[in-house]
Amino acid sequence: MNLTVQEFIEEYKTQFQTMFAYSYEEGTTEQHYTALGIFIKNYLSRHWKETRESYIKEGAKQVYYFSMEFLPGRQLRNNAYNLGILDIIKEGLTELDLSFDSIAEAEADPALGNGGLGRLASCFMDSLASLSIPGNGNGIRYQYGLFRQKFVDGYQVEVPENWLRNRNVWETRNNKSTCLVRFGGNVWLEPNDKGYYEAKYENTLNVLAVPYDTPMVGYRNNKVNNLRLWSAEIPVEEEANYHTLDEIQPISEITQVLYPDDSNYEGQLLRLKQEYFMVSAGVQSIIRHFRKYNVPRKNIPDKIAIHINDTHPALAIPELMRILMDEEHLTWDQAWEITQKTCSYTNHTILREALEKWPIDMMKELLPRIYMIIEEINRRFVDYHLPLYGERITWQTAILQNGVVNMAHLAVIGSHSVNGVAKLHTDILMSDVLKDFFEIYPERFNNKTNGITQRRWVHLANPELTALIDEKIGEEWKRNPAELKVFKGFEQDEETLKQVAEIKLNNKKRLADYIEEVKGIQVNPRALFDVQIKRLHAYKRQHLNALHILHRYLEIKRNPDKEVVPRVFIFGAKAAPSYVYAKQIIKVINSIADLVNNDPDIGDKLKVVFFENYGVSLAEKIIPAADIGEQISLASMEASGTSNMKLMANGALTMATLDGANIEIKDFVGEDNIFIFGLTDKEVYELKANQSYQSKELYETNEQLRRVLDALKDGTIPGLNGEGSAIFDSLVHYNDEYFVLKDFESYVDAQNRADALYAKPMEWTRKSLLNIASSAPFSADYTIKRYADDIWKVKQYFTGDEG
Ligand code: 26V
Repeated sequence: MNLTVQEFIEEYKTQFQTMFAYSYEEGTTEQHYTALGIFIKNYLSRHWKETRESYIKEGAKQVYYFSMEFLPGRQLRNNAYNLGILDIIKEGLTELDLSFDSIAEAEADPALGNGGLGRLASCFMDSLASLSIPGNGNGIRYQYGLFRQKFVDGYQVEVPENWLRNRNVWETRNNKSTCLVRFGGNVWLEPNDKGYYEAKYENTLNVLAVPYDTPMVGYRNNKVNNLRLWSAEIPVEEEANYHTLDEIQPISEITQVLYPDDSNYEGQLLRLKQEYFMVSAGVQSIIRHFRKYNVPRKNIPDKIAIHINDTHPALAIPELMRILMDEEHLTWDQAWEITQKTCSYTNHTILREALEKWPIDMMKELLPRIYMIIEEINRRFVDYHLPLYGERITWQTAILQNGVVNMAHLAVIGSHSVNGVAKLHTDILMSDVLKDFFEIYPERFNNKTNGITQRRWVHLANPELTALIDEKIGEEWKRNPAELKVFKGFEQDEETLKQVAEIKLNNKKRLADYIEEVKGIQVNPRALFDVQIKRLHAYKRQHLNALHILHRYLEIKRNPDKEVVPRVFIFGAKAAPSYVYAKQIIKVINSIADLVNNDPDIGDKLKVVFFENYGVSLAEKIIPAADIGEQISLASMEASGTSNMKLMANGALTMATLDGANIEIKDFVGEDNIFIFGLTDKEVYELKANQSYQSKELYETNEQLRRVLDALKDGTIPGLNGEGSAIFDSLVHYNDEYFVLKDFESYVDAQNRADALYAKPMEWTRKSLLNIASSAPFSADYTIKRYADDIWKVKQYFTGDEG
């Protein structure tokens, strides 16, 4: 199917007219977006169908990635690019006097996730399709995504994200594949005359799960996988029982809104409903689909892999058990063997307060049959392990503990594989968080360092850099990222360095224009652009960044004539609506921005920009323009990080603690090409263990630090209402849980080293080039290959039709 520009123009005009009964010249940008989206969806539908059919025909094993969150980003450009028709479309639209860029911006960015975990799921979907691996996503079609963030007087305000307001062109409602999900009621087992027990239900709340399928387009390989998102509705047969909005509410609320707190598990009943709803619908539809393979049920693990993205979908384990026993009539032992072989689990956080533990009473009432099964899994686990491992280990690893269901324990016990998302993180799981399990099941544990898709984050976000790399080393790196290392050969080539620098400057100019447009702040594109973009959390230490900015400000005020390397500090971060401390940090940074940006003594030397509503689309604008990527979490706390990988791949130098994947980044790029500072994970553990840290002493003895901290509460920063003092108190009087003060000096040191380097543009750009050229190992394609080979045992599936 080779589309020509003329064909596109003709087909597009017809498409537009068919949809809107107007000629294209009269269309709004939004209408053009819709028409173009539908055009592309029609174009790919044949591959979508053929991909699905070929997997069945070949009896290919398929992986199902279960995740409560996906953050796909806008899909128009990405789909056109992966289909290989982006340039044709752009040319055609230009001939029609339409702007592709504005049309693409009209798409809503589906914010169906909180942060790293959801974006990783979407990078993985892109890689699965691009590697021709039969891989499906399974999640929730939230009616409202993660809240839209606004700043009012520097405070975060949350506004509903109604991303479905306009038509979602990518999804297909699939009425043929609905499932029924049951909640509550009474359940009992009854022997029947066929020789097995039957599960009987009464008084259940029945919810219809309706799948909406979205194409996941592979990169120029004619493969289109499926992302299935479920929506909750009233079962058609029961419609007559529902009369008022109040009666409908318990059903419609299930898929209404994404939980916006990714750091604090709260035990909300509705969240548990969401989890079971998604899992039950997903597992039912998999088992239904499996029948098409016509192989015995014991072969399920040869045809299906279910991946559990963090513990949120861990009920897939008892749900699969339920279906295999109650509906397929297998014995417990048969069902358990299949379940364990089918399921695998990734842990994404060691934050204790984020680990899910559901009250037993809640689970029992909402999911009586599932709870019975969990109880039995737990009973068998304890019975088997008590004599082998003794009381301590057995009770510490049990699923049921102190009135709660420990979901991580359920996930580990019911899976054949448990992985962390960076080397250090996996080591911490094995030596600390899950160490008793590591003793019982050492063979289950493995590391899979995260990755990102270069297609979205480099090829599309940074087209100039991509063209330069193509020109220097050819296009092979796009299919085979390892080739990128060839670019290292240009580190001494002055012309290439100049080109790399110029591209960065162009990207910075574009971002500067955008900053002026949306924030009304003028920044100098030649200043060093220093970027921290991620969820706001104390452990990620945006406040350490803020203290450094304050420090710079005070230094400039003290020595107005001293030459400094001008910097623009750029932030993007949402705080969980109930996370008071995180919101205080936002307010403080916004107030520092007001102070700094409006001080005539400061001028271009220092600017602070805090973007509203950080998300995938904003990231695509910021990342190509970054000189420094801030990765300054307290060592041991950040499981991996993925913005570190995106920023590096776009030539930012990393300012980092030895945490998460930063360590691997340092190993690949070399320690001369990264700024490392701060405590190591071991030092953090020691300080915690011997309780010797006294942050107040640092405040009292370090004059430089004291000056900065005092500025938080002495009126230096305008517009604060106690937020500065709150942060001051946490750092000085409540002993600084995340060792911000302890790392301050070494952070400032590292920042000074960055200044010195930036003053030598060629040296800086050489290191920037080395970062770009060393970023290949963080391609999600490699990560996914390792999941496919080591965990899922699924094959790349070539049909000779790869295009
Ligand atoms: C946690 C919770 C906890 C309770 C209720 C709702 C909820 C929703 C989301 C989460 C996710 C927290 C885990 C997470 O996002 N971890 C991040 O995963 C990234 C991908 O592996 C990784 O790069 C980040 O370091 C890690 O913080």
